[in-house]
Amino acid sequence: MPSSNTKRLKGVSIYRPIVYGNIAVPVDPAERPRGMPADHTHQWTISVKGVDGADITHFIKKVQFKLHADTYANPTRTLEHPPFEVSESGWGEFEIQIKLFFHPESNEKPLTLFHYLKLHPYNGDEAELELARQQRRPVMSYNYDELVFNEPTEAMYDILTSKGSAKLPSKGKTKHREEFVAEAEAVELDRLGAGFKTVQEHVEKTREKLAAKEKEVAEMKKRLEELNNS
Ligand code: SLL
Repeated sequence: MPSSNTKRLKGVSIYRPIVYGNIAVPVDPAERPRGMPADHTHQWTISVKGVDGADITHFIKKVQFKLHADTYANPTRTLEHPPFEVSESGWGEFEIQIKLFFHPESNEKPLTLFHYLKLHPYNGDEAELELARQQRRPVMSYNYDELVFNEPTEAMYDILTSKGSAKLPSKGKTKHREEFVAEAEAVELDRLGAGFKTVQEHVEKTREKLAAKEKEVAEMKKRLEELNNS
């Protein structure tokens, strides 16, 4: 039973990263999928995901994509389960409205994002763009964003910090941290070891020089005494 605690945590701010955007693949006329309208030039997929496939379902309940209403049948596409994505084909670029709905216990209003569907290569100089077009390279346009929950409800805070892969430092992370610390220490010891050796060498050389000077002084004293006695 989910907690119904809607008390908000004052001064607390917690964020979770997401990635949203599209991939578009030009249609090869020789391999046009059956049933695809003749004027469609691309197949594309728009999606909302966690970073590196991290689960986002514990805080995102559903995602609604609004496609170009004048040209797409049923432009509002609602996904209640992952993957939160829509795959389509078409001929033109347009802005897609993405509405994220959070779980009710979060007491968060839906959040609206916008993504401009990219079908055509847009990275590089004209020669690179032309090459990408000729080779029918897939086009990708993704945004990284952080959903910030300011003063989350206690229930939402519990959900965000106890579920998913982006939780508070876990055993796994501690282990990596320990490995990192051990490695850093080893490097530092090596460095200290090398430094110690250099200092020892300096001390040794200085000692030799000192011994030579002492010998010189002793000889001079001896000669001085000899002169005094003569
Ligand atoms: C443009 N303003 O003219 C934009 C609109 C709409 C793209 C692009 C629909 C495909 C279909 C489609 O590709 N719409 O006929 O189902 O570039």
